[in-house]
Amino acid sequence: MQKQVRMLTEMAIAGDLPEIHKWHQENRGLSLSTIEFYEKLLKPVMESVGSLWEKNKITVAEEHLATASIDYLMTQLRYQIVHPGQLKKSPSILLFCLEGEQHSLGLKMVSDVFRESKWNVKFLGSSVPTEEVIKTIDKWEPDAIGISIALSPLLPKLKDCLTQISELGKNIDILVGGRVVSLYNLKDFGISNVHLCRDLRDIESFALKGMSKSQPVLSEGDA
Ligand code: B12
Repeated sequence: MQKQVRMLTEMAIAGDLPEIHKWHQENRGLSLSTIEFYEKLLKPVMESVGSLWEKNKITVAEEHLATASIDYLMTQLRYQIVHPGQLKKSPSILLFCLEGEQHSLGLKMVSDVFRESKWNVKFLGSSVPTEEVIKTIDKWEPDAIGISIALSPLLPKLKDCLTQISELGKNIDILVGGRVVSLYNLKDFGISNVHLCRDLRDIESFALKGMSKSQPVLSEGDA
């Protein structure tokens, strides 16, 4: 798998979409589930991009190119994940990054895991103001909410957002994930009554609760 991570990292930094497409076609035989594909391949690719960026071995532009390339690959995969006949009765989840938070790739992975498990998903993406979140919860009444936070200076904003959500008095499951969850004890910041998730494996059983089993995205013979 390390070799695959290295190859994909190089192609992503070069922004070589035709090669990435070819690599993807050739590696369908890996038969990884969506969660494995993201955790074992795409996340390590982004981490090595981050470490090259930190050591000044790649430029900011190359880092942006790598992010866009991985985003492109995920969008391609999504067509194998989305279920056209989504049930209206399926549970629903609202996903967003806190205002000021641009790191959205991880949350996009979360959205795919829930979509694959046939949830109705609204993915609001990066930097969503809390008042917009509150309006959307009121309008859409989701069963669950997923918040992503990578930057520690945003922890007070997370606390404020959670307070505003709880003041709505609705019975909603709240999942919080992102880099800070692995790095800090969020209870020290007064953040409790939420499900803290370090990675996609932490949401697998929650997403599958009452849903059909997730299918591999890279199985042999897939169209
Ligand atoms: C790509 C990237 C960017 C991109 C993001 C693009 C995008 N659309 O996501 C851009 C260029 C915008 C960016 C900007 C910045 N970045 Co940046 N970035 C990264 C990088 C290289 C990769 C992040 C990533 O995609 N990781 C892969 C994903 C899959 O991992 P993940 O987000 O953790 O998600 C996983 C879990 O956390 C979980 N998860 C995440 N969210 C959720 C939510 C729920 C509900 C659940 C259940 C689970 C879950 O699931 C995922 C799968 O396991 C990291 C390096 C690194 N080591 O992470 C730096 C990094 C995070 N960035 C960093 C910094 C400093 C910045 C900037 C401040 C740089 C600057 N000076 O402008 C800005 C801040 C922008 C902002 N306001 O947010 C630092 C943060 C350091 C810190 N102290 O916190 C890092 C660590 C780099 C470094 N070593 O310095 N960045």
